[in-house]
Amino acid sequence: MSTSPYIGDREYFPGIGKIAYEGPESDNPLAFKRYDANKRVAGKTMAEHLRYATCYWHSFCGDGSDPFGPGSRSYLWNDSSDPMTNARQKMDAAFEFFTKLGTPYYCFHDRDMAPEGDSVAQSEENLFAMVELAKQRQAETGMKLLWGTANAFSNPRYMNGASTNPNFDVVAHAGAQVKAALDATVALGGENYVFWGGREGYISLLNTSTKRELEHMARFLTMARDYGRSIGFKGTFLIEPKPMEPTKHQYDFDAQTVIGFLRHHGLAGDFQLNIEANHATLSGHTFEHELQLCADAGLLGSIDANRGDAQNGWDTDQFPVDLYDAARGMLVVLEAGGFKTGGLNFDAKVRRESTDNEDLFLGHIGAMDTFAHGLEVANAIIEDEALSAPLAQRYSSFDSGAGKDFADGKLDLAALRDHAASAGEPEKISGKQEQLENLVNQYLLKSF
Ligand code: XUL
Ligand code: CO
Repeated sequence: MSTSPYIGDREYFPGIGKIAYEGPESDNPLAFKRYDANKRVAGKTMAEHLRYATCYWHSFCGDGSDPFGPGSRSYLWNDSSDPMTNARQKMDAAFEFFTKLGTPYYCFHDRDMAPEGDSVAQSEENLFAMVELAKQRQAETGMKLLWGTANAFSNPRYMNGASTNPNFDVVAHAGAQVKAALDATVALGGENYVFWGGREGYISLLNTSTKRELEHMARFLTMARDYGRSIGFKGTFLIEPKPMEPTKHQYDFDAQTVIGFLRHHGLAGDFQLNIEANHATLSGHTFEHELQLCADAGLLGSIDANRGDAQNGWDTDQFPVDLYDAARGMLVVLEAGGFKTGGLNFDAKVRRESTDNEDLFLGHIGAMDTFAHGLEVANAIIEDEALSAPLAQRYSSFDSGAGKDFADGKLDLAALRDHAASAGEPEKISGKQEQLENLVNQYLLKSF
C-alpha cells in the first residue's frame, strides 16, 4: 500500500497531510476532535460502525456554479483540454483526498468518473478505461466502493425522465447507462448500487400518464436487478427517495411510498432504501422519521448524510453538523442492528463562497466528528435502556391478557366493545415528552 502523501505524479491538495485524531481539546481545524477510527464502541471500531464514504460528484465535479453564476473554484485536475486526461487527474485528486481524509469508502456516478462519449459504445469505453484506473488506485490505497450509480438526469435527453420517459428510445438509453454502471460497480467490488430517480416524476399531469410511467419504472428496476444478479452482483440495490426537485413531483416521494412500491412489485429484499437527510426534510419529515420507517420494514440500507437549511425549501446539501440529528439517526441505525452493506455517504457540498483548498477537508472533518459523537450518544442511550425501557413500558398493555390477544389477531370488534365496557374509563397516562427530550440532551452533553 502506498505511503506517499499523494497518488500518481502530482499533489492536488498541497500543504494538507493525513488528518489525525487529536481529541476534543485540539484547536487544529484540520484534525478530528471526536472521530477516532480505531476506538471501540459496542464491540466494533468507529470506522466499522460508520463506514464513511466521500462522494465524487460534489467533491470533485462541483465547482460552485449555481443558476445565477459560474463556478467559484477552479481545479488543478481540470487543466487539460483533453477530457480523459482531466478524468484521470480528477481520479488521482480524489484518491489523494480520500486517503488524506481517511474515509474508507467512496461513491460515484458514471458521468462523474468518465466523460460521456458521442455514442453508447464510446461512453462505455470511457467508463471502462476509468474503471481500470480506479481498480489500480483501490488496490494501491485500500479504498473501497460503497456504491455506484448512473447519472440519468443531467443529459437533456432525460428532460422528461429516464426509465419513466414517454419515449421508449430514451428509456433504452437509460438502460444502456445502468447496464454499464452496474458492470463498473461489480468490477470495482461495490457493495451497493443506487437509483436516485432525479427526473422520474412529472412536471405537469396534463401530459403525463402516471400509471404507465410507474409500471415502466418497476419493469426497468426489475430488469436492472436481474442483470445485476446475472453478472454476480451480491450487494444491495438501493432506492433513494426524494419528493421533488428537479421535478414537481418525484415518484420515489418518501420512505413509505418507496416501501409500498417495492413490496407491490416484488422488489423488497433485493432493494432497500438509501435515506438522505435533506430529502427527508424536503418531504416534510425528519431524517429520523425516514430512517425509522425503513428500519420498521427491515429495509434500512444506507444513508446520504447531509443537511438542509431550516428556512430554505430546497436541497442545499450542506455538511451535517447537527449533533442532535446525528444522535437520533444513529439511534435508529444501531437499534436496527447497524449498517450491513450500507454506510454514511457525505452527499454534501461546500458553499459556493468556500473557495480554499482546505474547505473540502473541513466540511468532511466536521461531519465525521458529528456522526462519531452521534454514535457514542446513541450507544450510551441503548446501553442504559434510557429510551427503550420507557417505550416498552408504554406499550406493555399489549404484552399480556386481552391486549396481547388483540395484537395477535384473536379478538373481534364485539370483544373490544366488551373489554371497554368492563374496563371503564382508561387511566390518563402522560406521554412524558419533555422528560424524554431532556434525557436525550443529558446524553448529548456527556463526554465519552
Ligand atoms: C440528488 C442526490 C443524488 C443521489 C445520487 O439530490 O442526492 O446525488 O444521491 O444520484
Ligand atoms: Co443523495
